Amino acid sequence: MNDRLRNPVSLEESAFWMPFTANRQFKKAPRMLARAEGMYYYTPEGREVLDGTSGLWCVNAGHCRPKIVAALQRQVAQMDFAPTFQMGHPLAFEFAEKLIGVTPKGFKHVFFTNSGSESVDSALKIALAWHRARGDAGRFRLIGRERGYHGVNFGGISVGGIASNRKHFGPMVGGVDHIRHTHDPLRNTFARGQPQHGAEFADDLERLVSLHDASTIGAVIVEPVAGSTGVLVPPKGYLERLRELCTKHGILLIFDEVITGFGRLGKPFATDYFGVTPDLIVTAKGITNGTVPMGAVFVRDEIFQAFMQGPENSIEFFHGYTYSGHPVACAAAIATLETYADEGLLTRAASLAKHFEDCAHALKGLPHVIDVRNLGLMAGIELAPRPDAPGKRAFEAFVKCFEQGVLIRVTADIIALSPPLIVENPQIDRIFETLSSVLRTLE
Ligand code: PXG
Repeated sequence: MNDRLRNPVSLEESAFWMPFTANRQFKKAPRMLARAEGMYYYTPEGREVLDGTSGLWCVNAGHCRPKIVAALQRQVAQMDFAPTFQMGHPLAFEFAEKLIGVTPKGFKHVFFTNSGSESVDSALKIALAWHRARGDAGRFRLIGRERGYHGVNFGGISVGGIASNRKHFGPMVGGVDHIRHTHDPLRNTFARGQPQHGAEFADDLERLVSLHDASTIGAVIVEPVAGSTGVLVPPKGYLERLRELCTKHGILLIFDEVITGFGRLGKPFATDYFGVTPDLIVTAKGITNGTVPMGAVFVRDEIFQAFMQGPENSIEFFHGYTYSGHPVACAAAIATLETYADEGLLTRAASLAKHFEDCAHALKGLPHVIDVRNLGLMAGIELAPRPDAPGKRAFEAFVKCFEQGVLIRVTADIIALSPPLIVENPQIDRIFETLSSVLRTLE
């Protein structure tokens, strides 16, 4: 046995290079989770931590749901892996069929991946290949939005708009540009739900059309509600306008629903919630309730059909992952959909949203709180940064909440809340009461 395994090193020397983490800071003062059930995590010492973030926006039905756990256990013992390249296994077909039972109208085919990042890159490739399949290969440009988060692969960071995720990595994918973000603190601070002002921010696409010419633009990708950047809710009329402009210019519209998918807004997808239909939908996270990595891209029927031309023995789309449609992921995903259906979870957020909103906006007036934004079971609470140390104030709130038994999430000085969709009102109260008392103690 490896010496390091026999004599475990201190955490400070651990081999684990942690993702999106201040490794040295964490390893000096770690926060560990050892077990989870329903709305709660438990630390190795057995301390209960109420999950205000659905893990990382993924455990929509709550933790360790028996039906999902059992399905996973059964499947891994029956068939651990099977290829889906020129081979198949029944679960992938069964899950695809069941999934299109909940996808928005018009989306009849799904492409499987293993994460949100992979779904994003797959969707960008489908969009470009679709134009090419129709004889329009000149539409090579991809348009993202400032402050957008589309995962961490090269396609995703290229269309993404968060500077720290981009600046270290060179020129990235070529032919990418960005429309402006929708944040407008002068007009929309403390808006409840969709802000009143800013539908016209969608017109920024016209600027890029004038600059690049529509005939060179393949797709626009946006999060219907931007999550990672700190919950930016689209202004009323904005998504409708963006859809209109894409249609007018022959540009495909991609909604990245990695966070908003599977019930976060009180409808199965943001596409349903806003009544605005994109051409492709990117998902992951809640698809397996976070139990096994999986993602999926849903495409409108016309998109799929354009690929199904040419000789029958030709591979229509040169793309896929070893684990696309992995049997264990499919088993987990089927059981996840059943759990969502059994408990009405894909629409349950609608009945909780008002109370959640009231609790979030009750934080207005507390020290440092400069904005509150919310929709469905998503909320962003923005704190004024310390002039000399941006991000520190919210990070302290995160650590203190964890110590007081509530898990929140922070990016820069914005706190994001997104509890599992099984949350009950008293648990919502506890999340906000803890946060509120912590905010009062912060410098
Ligand atoms: N698109 C969106 C909209 C996302 O939110 C991804 C793509 C990438 O998914 P993967 O599975 O490749 O990580 C995401 C991921 C946060 C946070 O704290 C958000 C994500 C991941 C980790 C943390 O806001 N979103």
